[in-house]
Amino acid sequence: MSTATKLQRSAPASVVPPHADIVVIGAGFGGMYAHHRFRQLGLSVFGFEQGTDVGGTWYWNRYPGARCDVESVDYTYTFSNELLEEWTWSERFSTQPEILEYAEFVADRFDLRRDIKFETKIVSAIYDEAANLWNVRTDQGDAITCHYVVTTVGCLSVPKDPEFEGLENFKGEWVQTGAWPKEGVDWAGKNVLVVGTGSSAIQTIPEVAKTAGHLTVFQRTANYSVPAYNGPLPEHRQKEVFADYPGYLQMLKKSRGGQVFELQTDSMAAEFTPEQQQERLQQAWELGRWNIQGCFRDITLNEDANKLAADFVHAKIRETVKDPATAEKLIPRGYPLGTKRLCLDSDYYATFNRENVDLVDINEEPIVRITEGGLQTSKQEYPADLIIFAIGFDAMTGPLVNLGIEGRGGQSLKSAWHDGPECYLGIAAPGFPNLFMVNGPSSVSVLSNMILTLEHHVDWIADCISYMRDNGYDRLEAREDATHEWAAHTEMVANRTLFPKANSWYMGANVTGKPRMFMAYIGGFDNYVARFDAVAAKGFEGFDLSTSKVEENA
Ligand code: N01
Repeated sequence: MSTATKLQRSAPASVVPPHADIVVIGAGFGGMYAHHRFRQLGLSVFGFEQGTDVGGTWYWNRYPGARCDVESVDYTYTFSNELLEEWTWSERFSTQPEILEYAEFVADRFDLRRDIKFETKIVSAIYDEAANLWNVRTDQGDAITCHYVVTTVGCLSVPKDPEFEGLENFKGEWVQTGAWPKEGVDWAGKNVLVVGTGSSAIQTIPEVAKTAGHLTVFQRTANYSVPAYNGPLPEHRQKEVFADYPGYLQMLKKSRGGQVFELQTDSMAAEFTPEQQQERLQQAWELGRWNIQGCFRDITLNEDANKLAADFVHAKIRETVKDPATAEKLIPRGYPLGTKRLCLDSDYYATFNRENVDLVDINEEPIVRITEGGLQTSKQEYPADLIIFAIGFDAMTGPLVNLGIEGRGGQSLKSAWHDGPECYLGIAAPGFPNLFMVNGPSSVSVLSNMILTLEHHVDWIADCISYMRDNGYDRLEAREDATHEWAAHTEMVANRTLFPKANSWYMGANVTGKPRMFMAYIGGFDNYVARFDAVAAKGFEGFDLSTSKVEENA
């Protein structure tokens, strides 16, 4: 745990005002910073959050082994020098409890809870064109009007429901990694089943295996995972970062993913000799993190370059996993490395050497149903006391289309995005004036360091609102043509890469019926920020800015 001084807990809002300049939806890291930043503009801000406290992702994902896959020194707010000095991370990759503790510390430090109502879900946000106001309602009967709605609802915050036949009759306990019970779950000595092998499962499995009686993992698609090499945060790393923090931050902001890796190159794989290629891959493996993606510049662009890395990881899996049949099942096939988010693990593959752990490939024996006592596949029944579903999220759009948002002419966001989301710069949609979506679809968000991306969006929104105020505007709406152009650009950039070849949540492929499209901007954080700067410099190009009062008087 961190060494920061414990502060007195700031009290949440007890009364919802009838009106605020800005309503912020969500109190994760984006929402918390939004409150702080918008208050600095002298505007009234009020927020709602479904959880009982701040933290967002780190509030809900309390599953065993949950930790960040971005280094703690990079996954930290950058907006306050005082905050940077007051908080020290204890591990290289922070655990969920420590990140949640940090969120609570920040909420106390900046007295953020006073304008947030917790345990409250938004049921509708409806734009009144005549009044140029949003009417927001909650499941607690609250009603509030505002000029601006800012959503900070996360990209991966709607867990997929486990729609398995018979689940309602299961006599044991079942849980979802993405909505892990706050009171905790006891698996010691029990028969546990884990369904799914994405990032959440890959962190959960080694932890649960340590004390479960027996653990069976049900895998549909084997995932690429590389070692995190977690441990205490090394002193030299802290010195490296904080000796010249402004300089370090600039370096992060000029990077593609809001992080800087030890191994980076401008050279293509073919420019290295076969010996050099293997040396670089080995070096990347020993460094851990996502260094493997920095081995060759064309690793996610060229199938041959990608295959070098994929074969290398396949060999590592065969080396690690003692049972050859299990090793073969764990070897990812059919999609390029890195095109489903690369996982970082602590002993994931080695966990399958334990006597109490088994792997079932559900392509060989599909899940038929959940029974009263366990899980039935086409071959046998697996008894269970506890089933852990780690089956992912309705990513990017799921958290937004369920807010009951209706824009101009009563059009719902859900219907506007029926054939796929179109979101100008990943922040605003035509037909929805004065609605900003932090880390919305087609933003760089999930392909970068989320803390930097959310700070960037919130700062940009604050600048935009200030500009409007200073120039007498009170309504802003993304233009159709600019939005189509951004959608075409994001698609074009994605199609240059190997990413569309995987059935990933990036592509919406993990949710039945969801339109298949790449849902993030893959052109790099540096280019993304440059585009926002250019848009702002040209008077918020691509947005229609207007004054509702002038129109009323005309
Ligand atoms: O979800 P996922 P996640 N029957 O969608 C399987 C972030 N994150 O929660 O690949 C059986 O990746 C599914 O199989 P398939 C990170 O961005 C970060 O693990 O669709 N299986 C897959 O194996 C990450 O990418 C951190 O064939 C079913 C798994 O369930 C994102 O969140 C930690 C199934 C879902 O994997 C999502 O990760 C955790 C079914 N019906 C998460 N449906 C860190 O910072 C799905 N699956 C470290």
